[in-house]
Amino acid sequence: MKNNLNIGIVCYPTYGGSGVVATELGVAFAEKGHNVHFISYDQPFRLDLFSDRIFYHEVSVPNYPLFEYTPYELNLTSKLIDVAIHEKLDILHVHYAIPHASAAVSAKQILSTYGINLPIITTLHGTDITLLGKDKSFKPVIEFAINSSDAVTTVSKNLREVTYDNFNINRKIDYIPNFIDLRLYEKIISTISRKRYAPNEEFIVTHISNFREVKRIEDVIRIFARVNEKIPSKLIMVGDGPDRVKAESLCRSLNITKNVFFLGKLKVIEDVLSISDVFVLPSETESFGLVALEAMASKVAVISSNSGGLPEINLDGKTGFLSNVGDVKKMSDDILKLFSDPLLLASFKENAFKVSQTYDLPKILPLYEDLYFNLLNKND
Ligand code: GMT
Repeated sequence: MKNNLNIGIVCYPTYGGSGVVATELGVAFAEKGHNVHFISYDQPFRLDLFSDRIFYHEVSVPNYPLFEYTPYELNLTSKLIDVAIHEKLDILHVHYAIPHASAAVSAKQILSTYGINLPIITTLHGTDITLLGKDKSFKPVIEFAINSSDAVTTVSKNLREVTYDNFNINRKIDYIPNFIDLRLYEKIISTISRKRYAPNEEFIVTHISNFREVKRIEDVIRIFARVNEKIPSKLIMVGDGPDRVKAESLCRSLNITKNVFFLGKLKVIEDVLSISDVFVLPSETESFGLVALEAMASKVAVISSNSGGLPEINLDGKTGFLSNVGDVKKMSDDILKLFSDPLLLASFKENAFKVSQTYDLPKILPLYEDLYFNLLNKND
């Protein structure tokens, strides 16, 4: 069995946790000597480095007048077959079930007609199961793709339960949590000054997301407005998406625009987190909440909903506080509790960092690597 593998990774290139996890996993595998082939329709947004072990294969989608809907899954499947043959992939790891897992399973079936056996690992990330996957229009395909993959992992224990509860699953699902590379946080020398946002030493609250409905960013604004009424503070909003306009107009109607900064999408978030006191994530559902873990790695206390996998990382009363979805009052009261007790806030920040160490990359990477080698050994 060779030590250095040719690994294919399929992910979304856009602003979102599954793309971040896939990219950072690939980069870490390349650092360990494996050749990593990213396959997507655009360069993954955090894949902006050069390495002689990292390759990017773009899936092009021809626009033919007959197609009202472009069949991306077919282009992806063909690309997977091409890359698997010509780059001699040992393994294909797909992130997010729709349509990556089903494309991978089709590619595997087609490759078998060429006498090639390509093991498929599917990592489920959240909305592929909790929102989209349950939809009748996707369910049978997702179920088949999960049952036909050679290995399936979920990023939280909760997501594994939700998958078993909502699909007819006849196989084992492994739990491998998301991770952060703590090296990135250790060497942070912030290029932004806290004073730039909080000139009078106000507290800084931060939210980072893709501003989709599921993130409940209007809750973020309302929570902040209640806090700011009692204790002067500032809110930094990072990201962009469909609900940004609503959030901005809510700030105007609550008359808090001078205390809220919308920074748009940022490739590097460690800088902003390094000047933050509290991170707010009131999501309707969150299978893991990678961004909360990133905040914790930056010594930021977390105020979040108790949905999905969030209680697995944000420990209530230790690294932050949990509340029911939509409980804006409790979330703002919890922030006020922290802002009015500097020792409590400092201890939460320290605890958050300690918990984040459990998810450091060197601890999680071997779990994926073992999974790959076990599959390959089985197929030998
Ligand atoms: O949060 C999003 O909308 C993006 C989405 C994605 O697939 O990129 O995030 C999901 O995967 C992340 C990485 O595993 C998890 O940390 C997020 O909790 C999960 N989002 C949801 O479950 C809403």
